[in-house]
Amino acid sequence: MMNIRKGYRPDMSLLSTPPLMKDERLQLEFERNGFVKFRFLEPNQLEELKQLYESTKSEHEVIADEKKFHATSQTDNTELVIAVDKKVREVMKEQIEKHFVNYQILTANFIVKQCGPASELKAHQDWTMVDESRFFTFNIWVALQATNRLNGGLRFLKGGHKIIPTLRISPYTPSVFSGVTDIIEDNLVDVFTEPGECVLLNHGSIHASYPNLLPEPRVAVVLGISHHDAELYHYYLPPGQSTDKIEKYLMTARAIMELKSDQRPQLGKFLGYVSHDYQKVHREEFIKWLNDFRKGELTG
Ligand SMILES: O=C(O)CCC(=O)C(=O)O
Repeated sequence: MMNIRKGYRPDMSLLSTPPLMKDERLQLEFERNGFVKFRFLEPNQLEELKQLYESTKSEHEVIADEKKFHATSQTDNTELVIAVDKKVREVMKEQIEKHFVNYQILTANFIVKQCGPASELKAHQDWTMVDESRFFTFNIWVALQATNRLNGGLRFLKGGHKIIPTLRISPYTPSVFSGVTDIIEDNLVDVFTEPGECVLLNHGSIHASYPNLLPEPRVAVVLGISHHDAELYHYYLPPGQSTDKIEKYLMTARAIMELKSDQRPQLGKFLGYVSHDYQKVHREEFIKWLNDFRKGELTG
């Protein structure tokens, strides 16, 4: 069983990564919890994004039967992916400049939760895209409507991005948390939003979302961000290949945008093979970690 590493104990100090947010209080909360919510878009900006989604809805919905939770990138429609990325950047530019420094934008997507129980997203982490001993990546997540328990609101395990160093790879990451999924489920906290609010979501955070049980699809915009000095990577493991032969690619934002579902990156530069230890997290250690994190929250 994997030991939760010392460097990942749930201390309340800042990470050693350079801050990206202008507001220190929000930065601190984001670093502690792996997520933070705040008011982000003006009503007219939100309206522009709604119109953009409406005008591209039929192109997004080509995969709606197959996937009850889907992103623009999963349509594999390069023209759509590029058009959405460009327009979302334009609409969000002013607010991004207002809140962040020293950033680079990765890509922007709509993510759509169709109606029904199959749209639930179980606790997971997003791909590793940078050297996470030095940098981090995150999504600015903005829903086009208010979110709640009935229409696919977000849920987080506080501090989950700090538990152990993980390497999240495509198309499938062996889960180190499979022995503790019940504990994670019991400890998720709800993070619901009003129109115009955003949630910053560290790609290493352990997060989930409720199924959308209302009659209308729940639509959100996500825009990925990292520090401007961070090199971008993509990790790919062909099905059946051993985890000591994970392919590592150097990427650009454009190469990320042009990733096709479950395939090797077409525009990435192959850097070589890396290995990662995917031993399972031990239940007792995980519970201790959660308790220590809570104590840290109480003592500040
Ligand atoms: O939109 C959702 O329901 C989940 C979002 C998510 O998992 C992500 O942005 O990584």
